[in-house]
This record gives sequence, C-alpha cells and structure tokens, in this order.
Amino acid sequence: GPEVVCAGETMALLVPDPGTPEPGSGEALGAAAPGYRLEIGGAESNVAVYLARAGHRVTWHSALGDDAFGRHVLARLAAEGVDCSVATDPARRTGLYVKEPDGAGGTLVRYYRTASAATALGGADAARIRAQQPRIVHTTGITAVLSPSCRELVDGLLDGAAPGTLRSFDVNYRPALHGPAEAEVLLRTARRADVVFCGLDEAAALWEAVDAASVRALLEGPELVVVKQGADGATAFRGAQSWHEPAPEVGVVEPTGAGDAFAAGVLHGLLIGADVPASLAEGARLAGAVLGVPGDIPPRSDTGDGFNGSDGSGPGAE
Ligand code: KDG
Repeated sequence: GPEVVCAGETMALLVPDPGTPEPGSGEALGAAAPGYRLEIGGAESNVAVYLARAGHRVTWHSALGDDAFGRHVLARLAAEGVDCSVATDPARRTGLYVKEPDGAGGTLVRYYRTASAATALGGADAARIRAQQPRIVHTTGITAVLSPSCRELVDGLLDGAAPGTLRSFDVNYRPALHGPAEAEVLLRTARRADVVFCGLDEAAALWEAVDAASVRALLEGPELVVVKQGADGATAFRGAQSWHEPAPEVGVVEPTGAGDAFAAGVLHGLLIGADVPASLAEGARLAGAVLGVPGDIPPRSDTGDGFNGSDGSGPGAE
C-alpha cells in the first residue's frame, strides 16, 4: 500500500504568461492576446507531487469530472509518479482556478469550483483510505469546507484513522472559502490532527493569534505543530520543545503552493526518521523553490530529489 495518502480537490489551473494584459482591458483586444498556461492546482496533490519526487509511494485520492481538465489533472499527476485513486463523475465537472492578472503586476485567485466533482467526496472515501493503512494521511482546511460531504471525508480521516497512521492537516486559510463560520470549523478540525501546519498570518486572520506560541496554545492536542512565519521563518512545537528555522533567502515571484512544499518537506523528514530541525530545514528549502516560480509546482530540476536527513536507519528509510 501507499506510505502516504493525500485527499482533496485538484483543479485545472490557468496561469497567465508574464506580461499578459488583464483580460478585458483594451490592451488585450489588440495584438497581444492574453496567454495562459494550463497547469494544475490542489493543495493536497501538490504535497503528493513533492513526496513522490522525494521517492515515496504516494496516493492522491479525489474525484474528477469526465472532461478534458480532469484528464489533464490525471496525466500531470501520473507523470509525477503519484498514484491516482480517483472516481470519474460524469454528472459533475472538474474544478478550475485562474491566477488572473490584477492589472498591477500581481495576481488575483478566482475559483470556478462550485458543485465540482470533488465536492461529492465523503465518508465512504475516508473508509477506503483508512483500509489502505498508510503511514500518513494528509488533508487540509480547503477540503474541510468544500461541502458537507467533504467535511465527512475530513472527519473520517481524523477520527477513524488506524492507530499507526499519522494524521497531517494543513489549515490552508483561503479568504475566498473561509468566512467567520469556517474559522471555528478549522480550529476544531486542526485540534484532532497529529501534525498541523499553519501560517501565523492564517492563525491571525482566523483566530487572532499574535505569535507562534499563541498558535501552539490554540493547538495543544497535536503532537507536532509547525507555524510558518513568512520572512521570519518557521517554528515547530513538539511536547515542551520548540525549534526555529529561518526563512530561505529567495525573491518571491508568486507564493501560492509554497506552504504545500513546506508541508511535504517536513513530512518527508518524518517519513525517513529525520529529526524535527532537519525536517523543518527541508520544508524551508522546498518552499523556497516554489516562491520563485509563477505556478504552484516548480519543475523537478528546481526541487531536487529530496534530502536524506537521517543516517538511513529511520523507520521509513528507503
Ligand atoms: O496551496 C495551493 C492551493 O491553494 C492551490 O494549489 C489551489 O487547492 C487549491 C485551492 O483550493 O486554493
């Protein structure tokens, strides 16, 4: 079976080429038609890609529409060596998201995902994942709020996991998905995981946290809590111990997906039996590679094959 199962929605993603004028501006009607590249985006499948690149057996569990975007998502993940456990739903579409140029050199994220195929994931999917007894299940606060049945999927992964399975949860605050009602859901969900990833900016917006220690205070249950502090690096808490990792020194082109890379680096460290500081350092290194590219997933050449932060005798050593 797989070492890791990542569960959640993956969408087709349109990324504007550099210099693409804002659609609808007069400019776009002239000679320079806007150019978009078709990529894929999904927090959980992003994590799966980095773990597969690091040599782990990873399954991505989800649902797609019977459409060209869905086939694109599958082809792209299969090419990365991710095993896809996916139901094709002829009645629903694959979701789409667009990094729309905001006219000021930045991007605006737009979702076209309402009633997508992945919104029909549910408790039966959690049962199927549990039966595979992976070492890690990973999901996020995005999946937790996509629909009532998606909430059942996340609850089923957290509450029903086999004793040997590490439950990993990335809060993944998305203002377009998470209002005040969801803030409470995300906190209750995160508290039931074993490993939690959370940005300090996310915890501030959701729960008025002021520093890394206050995030840990909100999340006392999880064994390992990793608080990402942007330019101030990241802090991990386990039991009474904490470790700090400085931020990588990179120019930020587009940050989406960096948190997924960070989570994957840390999970890779845990899988190979590395200690927390080495795992954090790998998370920071991978996140740095994502910050420098406009898409969510940089080419393999930018992320390398993963580190070997242990003496090779750790529980997951390959
Ligand atoms: O973490 C990156 C994700 O946010 C992106 O890939 C798309 O899953 C996505 C979402 O729902 O925003």
